[in-house]
Parts: sequence; C-alpha cells; structure tokens
Amino acid sequence: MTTSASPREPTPTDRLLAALGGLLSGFVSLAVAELVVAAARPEASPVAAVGGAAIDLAPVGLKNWAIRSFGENDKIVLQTGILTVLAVLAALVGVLALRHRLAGAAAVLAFGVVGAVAAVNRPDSDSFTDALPSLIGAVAGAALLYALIGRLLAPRPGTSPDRAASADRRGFLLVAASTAVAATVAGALGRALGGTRSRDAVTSRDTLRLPRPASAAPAVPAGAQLRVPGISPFVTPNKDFYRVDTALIVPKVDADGWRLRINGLGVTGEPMLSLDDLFRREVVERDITLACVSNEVGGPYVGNARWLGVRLADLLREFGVKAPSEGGPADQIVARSADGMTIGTPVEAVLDGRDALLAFGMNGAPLPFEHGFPVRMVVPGLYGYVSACKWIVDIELTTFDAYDAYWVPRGWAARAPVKTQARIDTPRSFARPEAGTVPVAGVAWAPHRGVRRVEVRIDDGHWQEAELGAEDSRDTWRQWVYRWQAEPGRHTLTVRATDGTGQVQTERRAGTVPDGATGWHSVVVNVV
Ligand SMILES: Nc1nc2c(c(=O)[nH]1)N[C@H]1C(S)=C(S)[C@@H](COP(=O)(O)O)O[C@H]1N2
Ligand SMILES: [Mo]
Repeated sequence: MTTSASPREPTPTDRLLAALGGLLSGFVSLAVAELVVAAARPEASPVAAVGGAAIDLAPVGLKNWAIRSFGENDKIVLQTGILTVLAVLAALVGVLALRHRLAGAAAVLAFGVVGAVAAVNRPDSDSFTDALPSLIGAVAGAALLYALIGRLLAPRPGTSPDRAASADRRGFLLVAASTAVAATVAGALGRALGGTRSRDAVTSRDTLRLPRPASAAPAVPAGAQLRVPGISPFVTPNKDFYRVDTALIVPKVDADGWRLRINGLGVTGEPMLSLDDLFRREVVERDITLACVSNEVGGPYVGNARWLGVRLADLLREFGVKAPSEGGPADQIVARSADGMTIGTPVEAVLDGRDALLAFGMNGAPLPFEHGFPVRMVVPGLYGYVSACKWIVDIELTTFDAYDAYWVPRGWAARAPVKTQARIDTPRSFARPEAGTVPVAGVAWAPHRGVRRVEVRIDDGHWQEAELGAEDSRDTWRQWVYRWQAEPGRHTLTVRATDGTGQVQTERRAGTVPDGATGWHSVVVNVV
C-alpha cells in the first residue's frame, strides 16, 4: 500500500468505476476458471457446479415451478439467473473494495471458495482438483480488484489531487480494458480447449456403426399413424423428443472408453462391459413410449421412439442375478450415470419379461448426446426418473431399504409406474375452428398395459368412443381421433383413456409429486 499519501475521498465516479472493477474481476475470475477447467474437466465448470448445487438444493416445489414455467429452457434461465446474481454481487464487492481494499479482495476469494465447495461436492466429482478452477480464478480476480482499486485511489505524490484523479482514472481504464480483452481471450481459449476434449466423444459417435438387431421390431402398423393435421407423430423424431435431466452441460462420453460396471448383491464375477461387448450379445429393437413424471395432465414430456439395444434381463441373468420372486437378494437396481445421477428400478420389473433395454440406438441413429450417448436404460411402463438412466456407467444390485436414488429424498416416490393418460393435441386450447366436422385428436398412453379405449366428451354430454390408431405394441402410445360435429359457441372437450387391463383413467386431479399427475385433459374452444 502507498504510504506517502493518504487515499482521497471517493467521488460518485469512483464508485461507478469501482463497481465496474468489481464486475471485471468477477469476469476475470470466471474466465480464468474456464481456462483451468477446460484443461481439467469441462463438467467441473464453476457456474455449472453452482448451478448443479442450486438444482439439487432447490425445494421440490421451486423445481416443479421452474419446469412448469420455463419448460426445457429451465437450465438457461437458471444459468442466466446465476450470472445476473453474480454480476450484481461483483459490482457491490467493487464498491466495498473502494472503502476497504482487502475486504473487497477477500470477498472475491470467498466466492471462489463457494464455487470450489460446490464443485467438489458435485456427485460426479471424484477429486479435490475440481476445487482448483474456482480457487485459481478467484485469486486472479481478487488480485485484479486489489490492483485496480489501488490505481483508482492512490494519488501520485507531487501532483495536484485533481490531476492525480484523472491520471489514475486513465490508468484504471487502461488496466481494466486490457484485462477485459485478456480475460475474454482466456475464456474463449478455455471453451475451445474444452471443445477438443469433447471432440473425441463426437468422433466416437460419428463413426459408430450400430449392429443389426437379431430381433427387429415389426414395422409400425400402417394404421398407427392417423392422418389428422396437428396430431403428434406416432414416432417422435429425435430432434423433437422431450429432454428432462439435471445436466447443465450435456455429458459427452467417449464411446471408445465407455465401460459399464455391474456389481452388488447376487452378481457373479466383476462384469465390466464395453460397447462392443454389448454389440456382440443379442441385439433387439423395440418401440417404447417414454414418459416423465413431471408431465402435467396434457403436458409435452412424453415421446415414442424405436430403441435398439440389449435386454437388461439377459445381461443380468448372465451374471447370476435373480428376481426377488425367484429368491434373489436384491430388489432394486441403482443405475449411475457419468454425471452422477442415480436412478432406482425394481429388479422384478426388469426381469418380468418386459423389454427393459440398455439402449444405444434411437430411431435408427446412435443415441443423441442429449438422450444419453452412448448407452441408456429404457424400461416400458416406468417413468423416466425410475428407469431411464442416460449416460449410464454403473449398475448396482441393492435393495430399496438400503438405498434412496437421487429423486427419492427430494419427495418423489421410489416406485413409479406410468399412469394412464390421454392428451388432446388438436384442436388447441382457445382455437376457433369453423362449425362442421372438427377432428378432435391426440395420443393416449399406458405403457406396458396398452390402451384399449379412448372416449371424448363434449361439454357435459355423454362419453363418445374415439377411433383408435392401430396398436403397435402394449409399450407404445396410441393415436386417437373423434370426428366432432361442432356447433357454434364455446365448448369444453374432455378425453379419457382405458388401459389394457380395463382400468378407466381416473378423473381425480393430482399433481406430479410424488408419483405422477392424474386427471382428465380438457381444452376449451370457440366454434365460429
Ligand atoms: N443421467 C440422467 N439420466 C436421466 C435423467 C437425468 O437427470 N440424468 N433424467 C431422467 C428423467 S426424469 C427422464 S423423464 C428421462 C428423460 O429422458 P430424455 O431426456 O431422453 O427424454 O431421463 C431420465 N434419465
Ligand atoms: Mo422425468
């Protein structure tokens, strides 16, 4: 610190510049952290770590609200939120540093510690090196803030206070501008480096040749796809398939280095399987409808795809696993992903004869990264959070008593079969169709039980049977259409399905927590 002259009193301009310095030091911290993280592990990015911690710590209600309000943009909203909060705090720290330089620098370091703690405590973090990006970034940011504020405040001996101020401001702006440029370059370099790492994964996906199925899925029956404008296509294209997960950065797993470990109660040997090991086994292809427990009545988080993979049951039996009903010691399969997600599935369901898959293909292509490349689970009839682990790397046989998977302590049920639902795709709510024949159409699903009947009700009228698309399999949804003779006025259209066991979809309204929403989907239209 300068001792030859005492700092002058801060002016409003000083405060503004100090806030700017705070912002800049925050920016530098993040840029340096990005650079370090790129060299180490892209998933350990401080913003992603803090974001991930925020997602994990957020109350269930808040999370549901975010999914409802922002849908698949929830993660962008979260990251923008984190960055906005950081920016405001950084500016405040700048102003604080003007009063007390060391306190300001210490505050920047404190943020670094928060980021480091978050990074080390991420479920996929396996070493303390994940703390380094945040810490190194924070040291850089703190040093910069200390230096910048010093520039701003210290008058040069022998000059008049006024001239000193303007000279130092010029110095401040010069340092600030050049650091901003350097940090931007560092950040960009970090991103590029991180990109190189994931390029191996991209190459491994681009060059992957999927095996032919020994047991191909039968062609989708011609009548499964109804010709009604506005209806969800029977097969959901990969690019339109809903995505629900907690990953702020989509894991890019290199297929060549990928291994699946199977371990736990009743497993013989120490299986470690490569993708080729899976390709060499009996490969099957199946159409399966996947649904998310967070889907509200009438919501979009459901899709139907043609999956290629191996039967998980075959693989488990090969390594000695028995169902509880056969005297096996484990009743829960806990799947772990490359990003630390844990998903618990009943062993009984996987071994009961249904086509529970370890899937590597989706609609004729390798799994997209967003949907779990290179391998994920898909189990007909169970919600995704209790069955469909993406980026899977580990399968542990255990019990429901011994272990709660990720979502269970967060208020969701440990066991969750998909509930029977029907959705009206067309007409949309508040549509203004012309009087005459109006096709009311959509999809209905009750995976693994099948859909036997769909009925439509206009206002308070009688239930009318809808025409069903041909059944592809019990594990897929079915399209339906009801050709309505619409009369002018405002009308409420309601739909309900009956599953393959004869159970009529319940009218009782329930929210998504703890095991899936129930109730009938309705839309209100104005016929003109
Ligand atoms: N690794 C991992 N797997 C996951 C999840 C996740 O957050 N992480 N989300 C699950 C949930 S809640 C659902 S509904 C399905 C969604 O699969 P999709 O994104 O391919 O549609 O993936 C499941 N598998
Ligand atoms: Mo889900």
